[in-house]
Amino acid sequence: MGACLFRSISYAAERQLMNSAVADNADLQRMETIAHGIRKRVLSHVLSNNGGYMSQACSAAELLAALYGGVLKLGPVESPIDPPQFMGVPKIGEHTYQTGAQFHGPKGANFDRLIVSPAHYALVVYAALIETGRLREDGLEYFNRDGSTVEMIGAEHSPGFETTTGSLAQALSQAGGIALARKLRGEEGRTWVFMSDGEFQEGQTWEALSAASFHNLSSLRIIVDVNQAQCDGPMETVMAIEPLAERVRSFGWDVSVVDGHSLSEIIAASQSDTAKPHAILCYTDPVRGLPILAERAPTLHYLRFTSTAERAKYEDAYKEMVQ
Ligand SMILES: Cc1ncc(C[n+]2csc(CCOP(=O)(O)OP(=O)(O)O)c2C)c(N)n1
Ligand SMILES: [Mg+2]
Repeated sequence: MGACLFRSISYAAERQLMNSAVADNADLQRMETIAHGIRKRVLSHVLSNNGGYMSQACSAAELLAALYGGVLKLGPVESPIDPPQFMGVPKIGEHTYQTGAQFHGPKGANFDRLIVSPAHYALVVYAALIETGRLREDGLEYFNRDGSTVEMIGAEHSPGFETTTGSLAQALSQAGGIALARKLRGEEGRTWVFMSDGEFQEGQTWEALSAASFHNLSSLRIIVDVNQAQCDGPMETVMAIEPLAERVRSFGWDVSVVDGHSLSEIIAASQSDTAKPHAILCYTDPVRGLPILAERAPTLHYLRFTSTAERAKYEDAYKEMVQ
């Protein structure tokens, strides 16, 4: 893989070189197109809104393309869904409340569930939903408007979301409960959680990992964007979490370490059938596909243009991307 901006640790020793024969070329090409579409769509949105979570699209494009492009066994949606208006918060006894899980299709014993944890990745998730025909093409036009569910910080009613968010690192605990309930019901579908590496700086994550292995939740999967960055800069300087694989393993999980821009490695890791809960740590580059973003290092968390000259450079980068 190419040089990573923040890589100060080597994950080579942990990385499993996966057999790319597990996915055929047509699948890989389709997922590559989705990943490219995610970066393009997010950059276009950032340009028209003068800001956004761009680096998360650079790091997680392949990860989300793999998940929504076929790794997840999700129920179909008949046609791309129009994002609903915000109808208020869920109430006891009210059974019509729709979470953003409707964008993942109908729930079913054999279907997978995907719980999105880091709410600031919402724009990237929406882009992935559009690229895979689950959210209407013009869905981002409602982004951050009053009364819209297409929130900048995704909430339980936002497309693709279904749990309490905003405070990071809560979703794994909720997904653990979902996976336990599904296990008790004998359901075959897996429960996946998409997480960011900053969430491993939080105590709740470690309690949830511990609870999942204690309850033998072998159908629980986490897939993590290890972009080695958080809002205050490189993880290493804010609060290091390495050696992450070793630490997660010591909590009773199986762990795969992959290049998060290699679709074939992500796919192969996702197919492993383990007796324990399974974590896929995707090491990624926070400027992949948009090298100009590196000029803002080490704080890449949120992109807002500081001058017309800077903005013009990103417009040029977009033109290159759409060629
Ligand atoms: C419990 C909690 N603590 C702190 C924050 C503030 N916060 C928002 S984003 C963020 C960085 C999280 O790391 P990561 O998701 O890895 O950042 P990225 O890679 O997207 O830059 C933090 C600390 C929060 N939302 N929730
Ligand atoms: Mg991060």
